[in-house]
Amino acid sequence: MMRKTIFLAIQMLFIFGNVACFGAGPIEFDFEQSEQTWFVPDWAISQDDCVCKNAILSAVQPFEGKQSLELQCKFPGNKWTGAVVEFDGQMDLSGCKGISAEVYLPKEVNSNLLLGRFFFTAGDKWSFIESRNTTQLKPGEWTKISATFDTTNPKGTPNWKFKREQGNLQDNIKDIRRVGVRIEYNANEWQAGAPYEGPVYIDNVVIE
Ligand SMILES: [Ca+2]
Repeated sequence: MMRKTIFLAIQMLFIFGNVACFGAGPIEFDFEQSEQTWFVPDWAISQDDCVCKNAILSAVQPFEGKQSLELQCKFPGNKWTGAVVEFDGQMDLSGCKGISAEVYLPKEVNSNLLLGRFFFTAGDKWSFIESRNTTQLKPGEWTKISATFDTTNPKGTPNWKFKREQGNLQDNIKDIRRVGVRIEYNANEWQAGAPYEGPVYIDNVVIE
C-alpha cells in the first residue's frame, strides 16, 4: 500500500513535471527526502557484469543539499562491468531537451577507465534505448554527465542506440517507463585497471 501511494505521488509529480519541460522548470531528483524510486533493478542484481547490488541514501558526499544516492559497487577492474540504477515511473518527456546528473568517484578509485552513461526503457515494447555518448569520470571529483534528446531532428535521434523494431527515442518519448544511469568500468583483456570496492555517488539528476 505504501509503495502504491509513493508510486501515485511520483506519477502526480510527473504529470506536473511534464509541464516543466515546456518552460516552467526542470524535473529534478535531489535525493534529499528519499530515493525517489531510484533503485538497482532485479535484472541488474541477477547479472554477473552488473556490480552494484544496492543503492542507498547517503549523507557522506552530497553534490548539493545534505544527501545523495550511494551505489555500493565492486568493480573487478579486469573486465567490463557496470553499476546500474533506474528510476521507475512512466513519463511523457516530450518537450524536454535532455538529461544530466552529477557523479562522484571517490579518490580511492585508482583508474581512468570509468565512464557514465544514460539509458531509457520505453514504450509498450519496453524498448531499451541507450546514449551513444559517455563521459569519463575522474576520481576525487564530481563530474556532470549529460545527454541531449534531440527529438526534433528529422533524421531521428542519432545519439541513441536502439533496436529498429522497437523504435527510437523520438518514437517513444511520450512513454518513457524507466530512466537509467550506468557507471561503466571499461576494462577488457587488453586494458585492465585496479579493482575498486566502495561507493559511487549520484546527485542532481535533472531532465529539462
Ligand atoms: Ca542532494
